Amino acid sequence: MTTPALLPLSGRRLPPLNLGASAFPHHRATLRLSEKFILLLILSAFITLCFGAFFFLPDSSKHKRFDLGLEDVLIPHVDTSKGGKNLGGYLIHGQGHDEHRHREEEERLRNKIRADHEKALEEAKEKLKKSRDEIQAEIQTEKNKVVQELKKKDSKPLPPVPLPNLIGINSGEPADPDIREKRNKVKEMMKHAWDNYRQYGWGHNELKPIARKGHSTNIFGNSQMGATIVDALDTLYIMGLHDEFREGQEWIDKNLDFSVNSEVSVFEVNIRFIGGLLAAYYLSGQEVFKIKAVQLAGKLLPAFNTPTGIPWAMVNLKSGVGRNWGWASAGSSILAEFGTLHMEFVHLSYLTGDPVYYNKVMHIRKLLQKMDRPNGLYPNYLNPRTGRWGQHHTSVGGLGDSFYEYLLKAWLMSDKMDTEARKMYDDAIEAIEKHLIRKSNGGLTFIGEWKNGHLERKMGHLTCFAGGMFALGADGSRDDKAGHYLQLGAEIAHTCHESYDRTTLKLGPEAFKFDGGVEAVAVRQNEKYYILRPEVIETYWYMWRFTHDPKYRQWGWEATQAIDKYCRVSGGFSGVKDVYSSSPTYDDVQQSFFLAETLKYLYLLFSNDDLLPLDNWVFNTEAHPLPVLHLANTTLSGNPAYR
Ligand code: DMJ
Repeated sequence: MTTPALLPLSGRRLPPLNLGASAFPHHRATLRLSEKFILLLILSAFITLCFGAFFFLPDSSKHKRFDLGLEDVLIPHVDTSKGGKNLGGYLIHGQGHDEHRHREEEERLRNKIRADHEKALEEAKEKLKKSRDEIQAEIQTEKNKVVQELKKKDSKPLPPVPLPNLIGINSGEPADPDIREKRNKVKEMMKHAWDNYRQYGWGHNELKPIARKGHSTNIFGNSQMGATIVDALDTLYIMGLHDEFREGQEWIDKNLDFSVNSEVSVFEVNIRFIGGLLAAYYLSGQEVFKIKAVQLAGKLLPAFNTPTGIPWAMVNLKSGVGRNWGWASAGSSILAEFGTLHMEFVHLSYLTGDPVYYNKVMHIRKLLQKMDRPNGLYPNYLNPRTGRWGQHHTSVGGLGDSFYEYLLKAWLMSDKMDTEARKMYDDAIEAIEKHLIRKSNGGLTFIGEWKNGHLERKMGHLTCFAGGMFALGADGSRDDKAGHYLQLGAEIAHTCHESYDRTTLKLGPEAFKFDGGVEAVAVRQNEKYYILRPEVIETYWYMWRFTHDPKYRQWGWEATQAIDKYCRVSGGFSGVKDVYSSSPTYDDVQQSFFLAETLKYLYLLFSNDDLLPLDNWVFNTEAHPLPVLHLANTTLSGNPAYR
């Protein structure tokens, strides 16, 4: 039996068939799909022939071995008259079987193989008769069919669940004309940020307002996922900017695609995209947002495939391959990243009826509960391979912050049924108060960072969110210390306001110290920037809701004016590099969280409390409001909506 000659394709000779790792060294990069397809076809015909040839060999010792091999093969048969045993419709042939019948069986097999390989050859010849364009068109049609099938599968409507109580999504208009004016000013700023993004950065993740073009960072991977659109949707909605909302919805419907070869941050994509899409869904009722959120969540799930179930920091949306940030202690995952998934994942399970999301985040919680905590504190780093803590560094700012926030919010979001989360929050906050919270010489309460056995007397802008968190958690606190925690929230709000007030621009630095005579002031040049962050304003808003002390609106208005004066440029809003300089330079980035959070919290600050009331809504860490779900204690199975 000879191997088939290699057939010429469109006048060109194919390279020799060598499909090892280094086959086609020159063609490898440029090998086209149609060529690959044909090569595969020929290869399969070739293999079939070789396989067939094996059976056509004359009787030999090899053949005998094959005979012997057949003796114990299970052959579908039910005739037990020749002494075989019938096992559930299959017959095992024992010794002394009928030689004649065996030969017939072999003959039948040979004929079948011959027919199969002739058919394969015919098909290959038929294919090769077609022109290159025809073959390409056929491949394209096949590809399109597969894509359509996948799309159909992906956009299958999800089973309906009762929508939770959606109260206060269209209200909040203040009666006081002065407050109304301030609220309108914030809305105008939102319009300025959106319109410029619309004009210069549409579809990109963020905007460079000075260069007037799109911008992105590695957290969003290398593809244009319209982060600003998704992050801004709910703010547009509550501000009544419905045309803009619809534009965003249309873009998402037509363009937001997660089947991209792009490595993204699991945490950022969860809080900005899944959080943003879920909030947009609940506010508007538009199915497309729910469907996209579920599609995206499916792409994040492979990140949990680690030895411990603690997810990787990053995942490739296409391949599902995950890894951690190179800078994180000893290959660790980050507490504030893997610990800030709970709210969104519980909602995903609620909306889909699929417990997979819920199980993932509960697994993380259970694992954390079992671990020893130095001084009762949670270190920021945890190795997902070994399940051991990395460096003993604890922070309520960057790397730790929203983990604590989500413990409290898991309890609130469950209509206070998830008491396990509340207990974890209370325990953590007690340890934080004992080891990290201090008063400066000048009487400012601050939250420092625990680093290798000592307290660093430095607080980040990010840490300022904690004022709001303490106030939000006051009600329901252990030993009924509500007054204490509300007071603690007020003290943090005051300290953070001081960090703004002690600058030239009246905007807060990224980090500030309480050391060596310095109080609430940045010392290092690389900590003097303000990148349109929300945390201080977020705390003003929570404090306003719980106390109605007018100073919080006053402080919020100071910040609004400073942002409008120093960060506004004709192409949008930009961060500034030095808040102590009277002629600051811009960083030329309009962060998506400026639209999602900073402007939303300002707008809420100048709205009545009936807009997104805190009894019915819980804000995720990117300020996306999610409704309270009346869930059974730490399990979804008691929920009638959960199938
Ligand atoms: C936001 O993306 C979120 O608030 C996150 O939790 C931390 N930081 C940024 C804004 O500063």
